[in-house]
Amino acid sequence: MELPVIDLAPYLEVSSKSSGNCRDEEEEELDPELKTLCSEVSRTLRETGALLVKDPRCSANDNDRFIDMMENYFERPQDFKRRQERPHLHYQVGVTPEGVEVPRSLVDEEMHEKLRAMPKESQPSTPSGPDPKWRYMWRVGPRPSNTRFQELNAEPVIPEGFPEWKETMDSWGYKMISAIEAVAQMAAIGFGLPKDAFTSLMKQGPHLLAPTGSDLQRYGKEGTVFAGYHYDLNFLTIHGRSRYPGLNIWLRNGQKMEVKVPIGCLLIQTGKQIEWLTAGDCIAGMHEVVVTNRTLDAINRASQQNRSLWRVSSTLFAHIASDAVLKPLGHFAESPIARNYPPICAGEFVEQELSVINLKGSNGEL
Ligand SMILES: O=C(O)CCC(=O)C(=O)O
Ligand SMILES: [Fe+2]
Repeated sequence: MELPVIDLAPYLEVSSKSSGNCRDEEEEELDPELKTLCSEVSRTLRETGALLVKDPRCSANDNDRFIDMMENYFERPQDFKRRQERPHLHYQVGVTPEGVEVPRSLVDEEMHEKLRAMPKESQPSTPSGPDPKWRYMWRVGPRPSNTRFQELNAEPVIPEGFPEWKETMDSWGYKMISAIEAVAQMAAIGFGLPKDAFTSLMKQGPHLLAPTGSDLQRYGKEGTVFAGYHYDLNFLTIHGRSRYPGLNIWLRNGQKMEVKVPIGCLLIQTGKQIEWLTAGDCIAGMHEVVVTNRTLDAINRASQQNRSLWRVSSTLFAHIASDAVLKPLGHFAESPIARNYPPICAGEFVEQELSVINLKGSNGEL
């Protein structure tokens, strides 16, 4: 099975023209072809947990400028990078060094059981400890002036010697959020919810541009697990194209799939918060990042051309606002399994999840 590429241009064209003052009328007027496109978005998210999109506002050039800067940053010495570490803010801004984030599959007994029951060919790699990847968290978009979750909405951290940092991070971050918003509206229409059912909850959410940095010179051995099998705890994740392959995803039917993001495209993945809002109609997509033979080929090509051997991902985590309540929306509240998704403040949910993967407080199990 191939993931379809959805071109967002026709939807964006129509939504930029609509006045936005009468939601119901707009929805009734949506062209049948666009309605079908919206259904394809929701169906693909439901069946695969992933979606490839093309957004004319996010060019391959923008993506390259962002990756170039992040390669430069991750190549700096450890002690320089550790100056941007903010453990007391649960690493939700600044750098997370290698060896901190723990893959869910390592600490979640129930998940472990499920893995053992999977057929051999679709089993994920077994990580031996915390992920050897670094990460930088950059908050994108307006922060709430008043929130119960200050640490999740903290001031940004800017490393010294990168005058272009703020502009590069913000411009790529805003573009990725715009793409997610379009997908979230299309998915809402496809699920039979009001167009702004998700986007209204995303306003002032703690959206994070969160590129990972993996040192392939040090750890580029086939089979190395950079990010152990896990789901993302946020609403939807979007990735630009990485210069090194290695991301594997699992479809809802359990099939494992190596992701190939075509040039100029973006990959969307479902997180735990969309699972909550749809009462499990859409489930959080499982994934891992592993050094494969395709990664090795890319390492060889890059070495010959003297390019950086840091694998940078262009990941952005879009969130539901910390003070909004996560609960099944609209008709999903009638689902027989809605009780598995009781109402919880998004910020509280995030804090619970962060403590499991070792990003909040000390974790006695490690
Ligand atoms: O490094 C990547 O490509 C994605 C890593 C990932 O799954 C994550 O950051 O949650
Ligand atoms: Fe992830």
